[in-house]
This record gives sequence, C-alpha cells and structure tokens, in this order.
Amino acid sequence: MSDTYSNPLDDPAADPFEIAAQAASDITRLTGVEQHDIALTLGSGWGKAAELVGETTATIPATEVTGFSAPALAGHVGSLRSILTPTGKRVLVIGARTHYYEGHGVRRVVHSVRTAAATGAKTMVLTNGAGGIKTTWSPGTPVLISDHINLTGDSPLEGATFIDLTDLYSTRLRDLARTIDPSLDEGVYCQFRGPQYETPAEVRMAKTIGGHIVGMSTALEAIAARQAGMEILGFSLITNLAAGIQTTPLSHAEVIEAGQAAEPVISDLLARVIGLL
Ligand code: 8IG
Repeated sequence: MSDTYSNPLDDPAADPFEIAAQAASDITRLTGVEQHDIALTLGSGWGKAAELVGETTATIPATEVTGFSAPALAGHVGSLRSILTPTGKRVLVIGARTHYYEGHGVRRVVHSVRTAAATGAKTMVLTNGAGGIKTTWSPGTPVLISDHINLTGDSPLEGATFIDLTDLYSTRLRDLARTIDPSLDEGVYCQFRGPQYETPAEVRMAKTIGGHIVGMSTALEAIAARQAGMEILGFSLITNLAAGIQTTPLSHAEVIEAGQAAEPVISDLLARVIGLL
C-alpha cells in the first residue's frame, strides 16, 4: 500500500473491500469483540440515542481505524463504540459518518458500511437528521425510511455491478419497528448532494417525484449495505420542515435544537427496536 495518500481509500488502485476488511480487524483488535451482529450509524440528532441500547464495552476514536477520518462537523461524533445489548447481541455504533458533500468521494462515504459488514454485521441501522415534506410531521418526529430516490448522480457501486434494490429498506424490519411504536409514519428519502439545503423549487420537485424526506446521507450508504448483503432499517429524525414547506429560513442551530428536544423519545425507540433485532 502506498504512503502517498493520507487515507488509503484515496488511492484509486486500492481495493475498498480489502481496506474495509483491515478496518474490521482494527475494530476486533481495539474492542476485543470478534464479531458484531448489528451496525448502527448515528446521524444528526441521534448522537445520544445509543446510550440505552446496552452497555458500552469499548469506545475507539475513528481515526485509529483504517480508512476512517476525523468528523467534518460539530454534532457528528468521531468515534466507534461496541455495545453489548441485554439480549447478548453485539452492536457496532458508528458515530463518524463521512458525507458525500465533503468531496472525498463515495468510497470514503460508504467505508463505515463496508467495515460494518466486514465485522460480521447482518443488520445495518441507518439514522439521520433530515427535512420533512409531509406537513403532518413536526420537527422532532422520527419516521421510517420506506425507500429512496438517489439524486446525487453517484453510486458506491463500481463497474457493471447490477444490484437489485427492491425492498431495500426491509419491510420486515419496518414492521418490527412498528410493533414498538404503531404510530411511526414512513416516507421516501431523497438524497441531495448538499451541503446547501434545497431551494423551495427543489423541494417541490422532490415532492412531485414521490419524495417525503430530504437529506444528504443515507441513500448511498443503503446501496453499499445492500451490496454487502445486509438487511437495512432506516430512520429519519425530521428536524425541520423542508425549505418552502416551512416559511422561515433553515438554520443549523434549529436542526441541532430539534434533535436535542427529541432525544429521550428517539433514544427509547431505537433501544427498543434494536432489542428486537
Ligand atoms: I438535519 O432540510 C437536515 N438535513 N437535504 N435538507 C437536506 N438535508 C437536511 C435537511 C434538509 N435537514
């Protein structure tokens, strides 16, 4: 492996799956956990939601794991955690998401998902903070992702890799989540490139083409998770109504605030759903 790149994934000749396998062995070494069963990515507003999932047995800085990088944004936690649930499952908590808008390429974006799969995880729980298009959703509402529309124009798949995305966000897992909270609504997640929020016209477009949620993260990760053979559960915390749906301008502070207010409710929800997996 070349030393020319500060992150091995930036070497175009590198095999991203080999780097994910190395990252998984770093995680095994640093956590002492041979295999994880479930992986959980924490998005905006979900940072504390893992606390009730179980007992944290190890916390490691993301920077000590091959291919991971320091977080780009306050509010995004740059660590990986291993949690033991009351039912004896091992959960790998990824608090270090790399966003597409950071411009490091899609290999870096999906590295955590590929690493999770390489640690043995069969279930990928993806959470995010997002904008809501349905007017029945107020800030602080958690919703299930039922499907997505990838508007990034990019893909984590390289070459002629034809992957079926039917039932990408597992109906089985959504049904399971609704046994915990039958009032959970669901919607189609539109991933925009970001980092700017949408214009009102872009939100109208998203609505017209069948979108209900607008965000900047999850679609590319879900594609990589499916490629890796994992079953996917997606949650969005609606932290704001999408531009034009809400009449006041969007602010990052407002997003953080809605996340904090919803924290106890979504923590409880997530812990109970993961308890069923
Ligand atoms: I938090 O309104 C959050 N993330 N694209 N639009 C997009 N991403 C978001 C939004 C939003 N709110």
